[in-house]
Amino acid sequence: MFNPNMLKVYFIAGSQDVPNHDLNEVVEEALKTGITMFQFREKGPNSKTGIEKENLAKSLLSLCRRYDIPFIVNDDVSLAIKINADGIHVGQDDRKISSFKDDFQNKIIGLSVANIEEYNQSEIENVDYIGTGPIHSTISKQDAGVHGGYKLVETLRQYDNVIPIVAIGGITEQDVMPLIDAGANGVSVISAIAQSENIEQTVKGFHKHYKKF
Ligand code: TZP
Ligand code: MG
Repeated sequence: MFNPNMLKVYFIAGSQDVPNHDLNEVVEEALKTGITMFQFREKGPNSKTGIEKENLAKSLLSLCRRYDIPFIVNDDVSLAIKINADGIHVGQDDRKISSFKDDFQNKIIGLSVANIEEYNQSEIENVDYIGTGPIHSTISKQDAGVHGGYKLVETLRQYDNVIPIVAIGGITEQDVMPLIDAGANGVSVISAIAQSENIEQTVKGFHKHYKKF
């Protein structure tokens, strides 16, 4: 079952984000040191497909289970169902949530929502949290669009004061306080953790900022 605290340090990655490392090792280090949710986003140049993608998903899922951290699959609804993942994260251009929501009862459904227009065209009632961004410019998604700063979160939070919001896009630990102030429940990151030289220090660094509240 979903709990907004799961959004605090939400790590997203696929093998393409760690070209010189084994993703299993990177994710295990992140799990050990305190990430609160993990999303498998195997996507874009140099990503795996087919059975290779499925096998990687299965090994990451079993790692997450060992640390009791939710394992979310990006976009690939059939893979998420097949391996019994803890949830799915979809974008505005993906399948309609009502078409698969019955398969995710008691699981987690996340949706990317960047602005009020997207919010209004979304099935928010079927969603556990929204991912909002890009906050800053990002190297991890080629078509991320124009970055909108903390204002993106502020605008959506003013419009809906209940829906859990996780911010995304170029986020580092310095962004935690201003994003929480803007109304976010947490932050999601790829490169801050995937490219970190010291994952323990990075993950703990994110948590340190929440302790100031
Ligand atoms: N969606 C909007 S920005 C982004 C995604 C998946 C990439 C976030 O990666 P990073 O490295 O934390 O900027
Ligand atoms: Mg998508």
